[in-house]
Amino acid sequence: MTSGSGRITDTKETGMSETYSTGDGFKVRDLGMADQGRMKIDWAESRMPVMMKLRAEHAELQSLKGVRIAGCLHVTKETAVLIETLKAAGAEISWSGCNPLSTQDEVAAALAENDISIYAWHGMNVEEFYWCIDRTLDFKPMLTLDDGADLIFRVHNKHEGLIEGILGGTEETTTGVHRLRAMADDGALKYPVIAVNDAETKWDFDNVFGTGQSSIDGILRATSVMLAGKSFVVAGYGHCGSGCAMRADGLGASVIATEVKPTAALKATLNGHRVMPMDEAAKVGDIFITATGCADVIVGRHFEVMKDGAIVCNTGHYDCEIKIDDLEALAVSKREIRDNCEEYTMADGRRIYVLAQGRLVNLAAAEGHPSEVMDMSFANQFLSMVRLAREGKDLSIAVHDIPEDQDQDIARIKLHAVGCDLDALTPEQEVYLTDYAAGT
Ligand code: RBV
Repeated sequence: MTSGSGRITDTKETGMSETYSTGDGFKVRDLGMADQGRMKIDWAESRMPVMMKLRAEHAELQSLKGVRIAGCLHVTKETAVLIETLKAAGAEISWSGCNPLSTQDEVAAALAENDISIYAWHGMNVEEFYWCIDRTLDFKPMLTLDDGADLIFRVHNKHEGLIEGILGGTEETTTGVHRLRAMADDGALKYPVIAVNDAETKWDFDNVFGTGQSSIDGILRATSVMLAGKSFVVAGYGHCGSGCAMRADGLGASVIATEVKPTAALKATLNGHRVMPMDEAAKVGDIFITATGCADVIVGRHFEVMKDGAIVCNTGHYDCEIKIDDLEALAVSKREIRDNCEEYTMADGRRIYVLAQGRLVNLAAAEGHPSEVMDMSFANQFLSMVRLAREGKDLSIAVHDIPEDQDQDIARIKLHAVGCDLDALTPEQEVYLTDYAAGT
């Protein structure tokens, strides 16, 4: 596929001239970055023991032989390990990124160099984003793999003709699962989907520890500020928000949580955080991160009362949590002061900093979650693809959960890889656990 590739110059609506490497089955930023990308993928592989075990097993079994998979998920070194594992199991792949700012161009180049059909580059616009998704549908996939549900939504709305040939799909993230459950409730979903996000080995690790570490990583790369002593406002104390709060707390920040759900807010207070409405938090916060999965969390009236120097970012899937249009309307000037850090100056001289244009700060300003945690999320993705290839046509058209034994198997392999052993129940303990008559 890479033979006959050439560098083209494309003029986008911005009028700026940009270069790409393109050829049969791919469009990436620059194939010349492939060696650099390959080293990143090698690095990720060395930290993803569950994936490497699955790769060895399924390369032998060829469990996805001839299965065409279209994927739409952040093009990172970890995703490359997933893609190459699917390929090793016999699948044909076509891939696009699921966010305009999350593609690691060197990784995309390495995948194209390895004859994988891929359409992804960092900094694309929305029109290009959907163009890339459409290209991955050209080969009429039998399975779809989503992060945020944009691909499956595109199939349902623009390519209905493909639905008949699709066995099923998977969804990686909370926001996507919400969208798909709403679709299923409306009777609009047309093929079975597995909610990878809802596996315990996904949400309890990726969403909490992955988001916690990578979001702080993104904030630090974009700002290099000291977190100790800062008021760190986390909007949304769900799995992702509580992970961010835990890590900011560990670095000496004073965490404030904002919530709409009483139990989540209560949990935040017992973890030692203050809870208050955003209208109050806006006045005292130094750093704000949104992790709600909802729109319009930080809006104009909040920017109006923020302190000089306030830093605002988002780690939710979509960029609608911070209303940047409101800030644009209030600001008198704006400049990019560092990579992924825009300074807005208000009429009264206050400066507010927005990271990564309000898009996922962990993937846009850093490298996304660490390989170690994506190992488990992507093991769930991989095994769900195998399950759908085998049983998709027999599954009901609904959003399905990951089987419990899959969760425990993945956790067991991971534990062994990090050198931990478990206890086992004795026969007497097994009996005790099912004996409801035993009491005081
Ligand atoms: N995510 N992927 C990465 N390094 O490839 N990092 C984060 C990576 C996924 C994560 O599983 C989350 O559910 C989703 O991105 C949000 O879009």
